This record gives sequence, C-alpha cells and structure tokens, in this order.
Amino acid sequence: MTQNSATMTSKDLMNLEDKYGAHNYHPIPVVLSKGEGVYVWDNEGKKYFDFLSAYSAVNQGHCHPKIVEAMITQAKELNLTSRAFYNDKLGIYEKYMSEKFSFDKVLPMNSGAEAVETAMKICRKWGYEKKGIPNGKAKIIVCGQNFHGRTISIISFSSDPDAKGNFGPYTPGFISIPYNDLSALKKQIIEDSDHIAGFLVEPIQGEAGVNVPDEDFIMRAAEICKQHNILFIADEIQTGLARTGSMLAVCGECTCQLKCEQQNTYVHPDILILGKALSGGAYPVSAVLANDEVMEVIKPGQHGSTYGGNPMACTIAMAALDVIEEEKLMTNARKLGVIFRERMQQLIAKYDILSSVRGKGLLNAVIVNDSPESSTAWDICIRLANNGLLAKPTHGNIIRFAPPLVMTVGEIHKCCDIIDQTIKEHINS
Ligand code: IF1
Repeated sequence: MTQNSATMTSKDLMNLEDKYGAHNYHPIPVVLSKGEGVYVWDNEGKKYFDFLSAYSAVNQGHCHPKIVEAMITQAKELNLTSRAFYNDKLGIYEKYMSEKFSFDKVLPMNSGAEAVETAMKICRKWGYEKKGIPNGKAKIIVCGQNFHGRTISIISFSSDPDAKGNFGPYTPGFISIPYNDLSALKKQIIEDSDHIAGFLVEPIQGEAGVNVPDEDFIMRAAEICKQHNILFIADEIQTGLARTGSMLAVCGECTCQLKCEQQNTYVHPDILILGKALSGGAYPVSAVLANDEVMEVIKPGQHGSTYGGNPMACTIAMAALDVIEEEKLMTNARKLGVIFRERMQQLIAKYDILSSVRGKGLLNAVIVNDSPESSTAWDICIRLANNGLLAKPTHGNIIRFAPPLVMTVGEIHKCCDIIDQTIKEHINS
C-alpha cells in the first residue's frame, strides 16, 4: 500500500527523496503539499509566498480554478490518442495559438527542452532545404551563459560546467557568442554566413541570473538575422506569457499585445518557443511556432512525440492563456515589477549586503554583495523560508524573485517587508 503523506512529517518525506531519488537537485528544505494563487503550504501547514513560481511555470497562480476545471472536465472525456489519429481539441488549439501569436503554424510538444530541440531540428532542416547550406554543415549561433534545457544537444552548447561536464561526446554545429553583443553576432555571421541557419536566444537570460540585455539588442539581432537569411529563434519558455510584463519579452515595451499595432517595437521571431506557463503549471505543455515557409520543412514521420498535442494539453493550454488575458497579467506584472524593484532599491541603499536589483516585469534578481562561493544567498533564502517566503539562489550569490503574476499590490508590499525584515535579521545574527 502507498504511504499517506498526511500522516508523515516533512523530515520523513525529505528522507524518502534523499534515499530513493537521484540526487540531481539540492532543494530548499521545505516539503510543499498545497498551493493556491500566490501561496503554497508545507506538510505541517505553514503558509508561504511562492517567489519561484516553479521557474515561471505558475504565472497564473497555483491551482487556478479555471485551469483546474478545464483539466478535470477534459480528463473525464479523453486523455491521449497519439497523433496516429486526429483529436477534437488539437485543431482548435492550433488555431487559437496561431491567431494569438501571429504565426501560421504550431508544432505541439511537452517539455521546454523538447521544444528547443524541435526548433533546432526545424532550423537545421530549413537551412539545408531552403537556404541551401551544404549537407551536414549547418550551424546555429547561441549565447554564452544560455539555458535552454538538459538534453545532450542543448548542453553541448552550455557554458555551465555542471550542466555540461562529463556528458560528452557533444553535438557539433553550435557557435557561442557573448550575450548582448551585436558586433560579435555580426562578425560571426559575416565569417560564416553560408553555413549559419539560425540564432537561438533568450530575450532575457533566466539561469544566468536574470540578465537583461540592452534595450535594442533583440530588435537589432533580429534585423541582422533577417539581412543574412538566418532564422531568429526566440526561447520564450521562461520570459514569455506575461512574465516580463508583455505577452512575449520580444515585444519589449510594446503594449499592442501582439495585435502588432506598433510594428516598430515588435520583433516577430522566425521561430518562437513556448513552454512552462503555457499550462499554468498544470501539465507539461510546450510549443514551437513558425510561419509556413519554415514549418513546411517538417513532413509526416520526420518529427513527433507520443504526448505532443494531446487533448488534455490543448484544453489546459487554452484555459491557461485565457487566464493571462482575462486577468490582465501582463499589466499586473509590469506594475508590480516597478514596485518590487523600487522597494529593493531602498533595501540596497540601506543594507551593504545587497548590491543591485535587475529584471523586468516580475522576473527579477537581487545580487548579494558576497562571492558566489559564499553561503550568504543560501542562508538568506533559508531565513526567507522561515519568514514565509520561498525563493532560491542561483550562481551562488544571486536570488531570483519571480512570484505568480496574480499577486496584488498589497501582497507585493507585504513580501518586500518580509525581505526587509529578513535581511535585517541576517545582518544582526
Ligand atoms: C531545471 C534555470 C530557470 C528555460 C529556458 C528552456 C528550458 C528552460 C529559457 C527547458 C528551463 C529551468 C529548468 C529547471 C531550472 C530552470 C531555470 F535556473 F535553470 F534557469 F527557470 F531559471 N529554455 N528552465 O529556462 O525547459 O525542459 O525544463 O521544461 O530544474 O532544470 P524544461
């Protein structure tokens, strides 16, 4: 018989993971058993503000009633058919997605890494069949400090020794340039223009500690790609779907919500990759979008996945996207982001232990004024947890703050008070 977690302590449950699970993570020591909106509860019933949102998958808040409802209704009808047959939700979903994001076509996948792999396969194939790159010579330009997932091909172009080390031999065909460096991009393209099929980039680098590029980087990079017949591939798995204050981060400050009224500020990628919040955390759903000229290189039998495009995923994703629009999460993320960074600036002025804050919308990071090898950021996160706020350090001395986008102004102030109180406590300890 399976054990009942309700009768167990958090310690027991952590011990189980430690003993029976692979040690591929080092979690903050809390065991979560319930979530609602911006809150999660641990197994002992302690309530926390969630400032990770499952790495931006839970933009709509935990267990959003509309998403859960859609999920339950569909779960009772039809779960999975495979793509050997049509299903009654896929076409409706694909039309919805195409119209919402202004692309001709969608290729549905499940995890983020799978969608990135899909985009790279489409890009290479387009390179051979449309651009005329000699067989086997296609290259994709990527950026240093990138994070696009965990598959062998993706980690082949990672600059993180943990993500990459001892997983070789690596997949060839990738060239890395520094992030936010237009001249490096131009130089690389001019050197090898006939072999370069695409440029894969995060509009803001999440894993790198919320690395926000220059205002015009994305737009200029897209222009350069266009000039040289190179596909501009935006990985919006983390930055997309209202997280940074617009439906897509490539939209920048444009408020047209993809109706493209302000064409000048809107970058339309050749390939767009979405994941995470596409389901609001309820189910693994990812997608690759492109126009016909690009997407048509994929013919029957050339790519797929057992679960991709299943009716559960389609139904849940449409509900999750409806919620973003109905609850105006873009506007809210933008507004709360300004408040959060303002409040953090005040703390930075007050406490030497904090050195800066950066980010956009509700994707933010605070840099702790200590070496990445120090335990300071980790210790602060443990204290934050004790005080009812969950966040996790990255790269040793950076704390990422990314709450669900359904937070209220009152709540974000309350959270900033908790952070203030916690830093004070840490300094006095
Ligand atoms: C983990 C970071 C966040 C992503 C972008 C693709 C993927 C991700 C831009 C792959 C995934 C995750 C995965 C998570 C940690 C995490 C992360 F710290 F590593 F950078 F979010 F900030 N493109 N990001 O951010 O998507 O296959 O995971 O669905 O534990 O590996 P996936």
